[in-house]
Amino acid sequence: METTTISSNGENVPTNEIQGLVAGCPSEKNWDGSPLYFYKGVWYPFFSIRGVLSFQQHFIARDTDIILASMPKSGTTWLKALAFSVVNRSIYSPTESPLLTTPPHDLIHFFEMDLYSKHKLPDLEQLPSPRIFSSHSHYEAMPQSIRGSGCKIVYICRNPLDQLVSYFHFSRKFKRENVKPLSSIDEGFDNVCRGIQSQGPFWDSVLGYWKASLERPDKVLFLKYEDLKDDITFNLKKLAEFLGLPFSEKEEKEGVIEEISRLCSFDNLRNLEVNRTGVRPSGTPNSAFFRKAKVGDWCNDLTPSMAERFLKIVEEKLAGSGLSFKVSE
Ligand code: PAP
Repeated sequence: METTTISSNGENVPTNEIQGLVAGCPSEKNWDGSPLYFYKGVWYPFFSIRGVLSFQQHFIARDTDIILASMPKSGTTWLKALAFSVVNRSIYSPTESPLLTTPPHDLIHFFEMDLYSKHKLPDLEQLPSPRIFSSHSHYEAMPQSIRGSGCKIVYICRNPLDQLVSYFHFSRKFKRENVKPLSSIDEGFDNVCRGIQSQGPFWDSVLGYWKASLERPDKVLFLKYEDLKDDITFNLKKLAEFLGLPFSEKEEKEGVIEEISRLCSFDNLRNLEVNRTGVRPSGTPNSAFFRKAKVGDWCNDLTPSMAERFLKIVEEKLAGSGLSFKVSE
């Protein structure tokens, strides 16, 4: 008989399946003390493995689908708000946007942690096109149905230092039963330098999408968090064009781009009642997705030598790719 265990998002997970899968997979500790498992080149947190597997095996893409992809803590929440607003702008004006009353993560769901974690075979057929989903998977780990179909992927990345520090603060907010969180950022840092972090290695995630975006620019749009902070108008236009929904001259004159950027801005979203209160099924407060949103905040947690060491490794991994990151304002 199949036994079950309760995952971090409160759902029943068949223990046999997980046990079978992770048996033999190398395992390390995440910042919150819970295990990370190395499966086919990627370090997965224990709570996403079941969803990952089912998503990889079963998801059938439509040509009209939009997939928002990222490493955790790279601007996913922001991208969800922006993409939702761009796609639905003819249905909702910014003053009546569902974003005002619903967290971005409830408007666009993760394949691995939401849809395929709650149900092995979620019924996604009923959703109207264009369907928008999100994923922390690497490009190579995406189902063939996504890579081979006409659907579009928007990847957002963030400089590795801010991504790391943002994730550290986020994961340390969880209190897990019978697991002791790592005591400091130093404790897990050697592992991060070896690529061991949730959804890592960092360089494999970014490089997979970077190369795909160069080979297939109509299929994969590669965005950087720091670029969006620098010039949201330019990047919103780029996003809308890529999705085949460019802003018209009339919309530009009427200030639609500015309205969407304001609606999705950190200050606006963070201060909405719906994002200040409430807890996700995983136990994570909605407010945990809004911390500082600064470029260069890593310097409050990493010493200059830690930063230099990690950046050197990332630079070596990305050598020759043409990809680089801005690490300070
Ligand atoms: P996720 O992968 O768990 O969904 P994600 O949204 O990618 O998290 O990352 C959260 C980071 O984005 C936080 O960064 P920080 O820890 O350095 O502060 C969060 O503050 C930031 N963030 C959330 N919403 C926005 C937004 N609207 N604009 C800019 N940054 C944002």
